[in-house]
Amino acid sequence: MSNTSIDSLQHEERRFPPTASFSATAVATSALYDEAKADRLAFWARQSRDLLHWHKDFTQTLDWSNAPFARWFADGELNVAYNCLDRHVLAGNGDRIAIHWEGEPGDSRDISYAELTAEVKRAANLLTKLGIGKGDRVAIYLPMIPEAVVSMLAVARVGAVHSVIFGGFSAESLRSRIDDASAKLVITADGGWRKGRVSPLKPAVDGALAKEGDLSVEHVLVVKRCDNDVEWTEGRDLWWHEEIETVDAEHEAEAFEAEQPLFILYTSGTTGKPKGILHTTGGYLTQVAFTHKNVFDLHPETDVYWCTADVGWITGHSYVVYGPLANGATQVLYEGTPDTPHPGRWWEIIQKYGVTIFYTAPTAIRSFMKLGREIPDSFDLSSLRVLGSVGEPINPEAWVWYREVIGGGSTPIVDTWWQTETGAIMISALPGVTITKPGSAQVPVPGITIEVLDEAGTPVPAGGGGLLAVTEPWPSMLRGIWGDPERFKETYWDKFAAVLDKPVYFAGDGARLDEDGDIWLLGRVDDVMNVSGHRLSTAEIESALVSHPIVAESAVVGAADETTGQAVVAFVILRSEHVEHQTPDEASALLRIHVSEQIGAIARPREIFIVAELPKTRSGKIMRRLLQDVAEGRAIGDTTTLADTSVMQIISDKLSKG
Ligand code: 6R9
Repeated sequence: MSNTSIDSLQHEERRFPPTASFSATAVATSALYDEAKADRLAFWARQSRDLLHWHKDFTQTLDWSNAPFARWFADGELNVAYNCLDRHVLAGNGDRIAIHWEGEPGDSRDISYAELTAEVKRAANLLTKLGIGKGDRVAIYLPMIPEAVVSMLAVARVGAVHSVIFGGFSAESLRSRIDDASAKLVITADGGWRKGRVSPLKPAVDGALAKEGDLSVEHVLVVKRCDNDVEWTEGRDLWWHEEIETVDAEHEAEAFEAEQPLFILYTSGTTGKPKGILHTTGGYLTQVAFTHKNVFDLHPETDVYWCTADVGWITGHSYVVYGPLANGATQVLYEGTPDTPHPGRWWEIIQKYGVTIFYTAPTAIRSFMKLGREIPDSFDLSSLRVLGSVGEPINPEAWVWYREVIGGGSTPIVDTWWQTETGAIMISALPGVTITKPGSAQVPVPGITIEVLDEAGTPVPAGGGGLLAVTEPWPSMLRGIWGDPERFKETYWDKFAAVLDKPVYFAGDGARLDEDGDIWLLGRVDDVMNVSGHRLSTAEIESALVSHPIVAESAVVGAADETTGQAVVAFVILRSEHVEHQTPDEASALLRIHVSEQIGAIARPREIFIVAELPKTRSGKIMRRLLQDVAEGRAIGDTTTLADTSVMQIISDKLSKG
């Protein structure tokens, strides 16, 4: 076994071919792969012209002469908001619902394309009045309310650049992001509803702007959502509802160059300061529209689409705001948490709106598995016809549960691999086309070239494991890290620069190819463990654990070990119905044997800790780095990006008590 490849342990025999009736009306066909293969650039040029309205057509598809800085459709001109709004109204679809908005306390609003367009026009005029124009940065710190979507589109409409920050990030995180981008305006709310309570937002903005030396922010625009008390800085702070009344209702969308920046989105990564990932307009909108339509089999006249992601995550940018609206889709937007006021809230929303396409994260699926199928079974989910997954590898057992319990045993599942940096989906099955396999993201979408390489840049053979790489530029690729071109090159392009003679993008994920050439994601390369010289991925051992009927969720880390270099240490959440019946010692003994049987003795955990929660980011990713701190008995590192910062304390208290 070579020392740089990742050993592959998982086997999966189940296959789910598309039904003839699904394929008969499917948006995607296998011809897309052929077309893209014949001429990749011509394929993207056609998609772009078919899917978008260009105020001025482009003459060159890709300029890669200054690689790795790409320019797509560079001499074309378009307006992103016009593409997401006005053109649908002009085409006669103004009455179509754009957003079924559902507030956590149960208030709701149906917003048509005509209404959304009207709101964005006013908001654009307000931005202009506040001195925001082309290229200016606007920080958006809002809950999941319609104004979040309106703000993003209004910023895009005037050619400015948004930086959306997760509602609930601390004043400190907010400040560093506002500072890094020198934002002129912050759009926030008094608060938002979370878990049945008002969660204030304005104090964090006040805190972020309180320190000396911040001159970039001129105004704070505040949406009144919860009516909670807020502090007010006269001259700086303005109420959204008052200001919006003072501006004109008409606004004509001006066309901007295709490489005009659209947004900066900060990703934390494991070390160092957050990276401001920069995306531009023409290429980004092309690929999000293409993937949203084909990966989700969107029929905009009849489908009701719901992506549960927060707009503070890239998934919210690409598959709540830009993809669905560019395609004229009808979608659900929900403010709150899945379990408020009861654990069936999501299923109730699907039933209420007749949701047909549902896109969520493995972490949510596993938390529903933990609670048992009785809850979803008590709602009518029969409207669902496509299910999607994003954010982490989805364990085969969770995949099958999702299809059986939520999808009624018949819906295609698309496991979509991509990143903040890639901007849009890169690897996924296409419903109606692909024979799906539980646990594998499977194949690059048409027009995308991906390979699994070893450290020398050589493609691994079928069955092998290595590093996931994108070998040709793609339309929605990041254009850089805000203010730091060197870091951009270093992080993503230096890895293969020494061994390959063309620029190849290093994604930071481990992957393996199975005998059919399908791609399996193995987790971040930084999390790979080395046990007695065997390189083991977190994803496969976690999937083996989750395949045991008592386990709902697990996280695996490598902890220093005197004999084996590193040893596997697992943290496991049991399914609710088993918590009472199993002592932690029994469960852990049982699961150690189970892992040996499933994937081999080399992967058997040295220790298994039964816990009630795992540390997760706001987008639901497990923060293994913190668990490794616990497993190695170190002080716990930076927890500021956790969704719930108390979780680590609870875990380490529990372990120290034995
Ligand atoms: C969209 C998004 C990116 C990282 C990525 C990978 C993991 C995302 C995945 C997946 C396996 C999938 N990831 N989707 N791993 N299967 N379907 O999540 O963006 O928040 O930037 O995270 O998430 O490790 O590198 P982002």
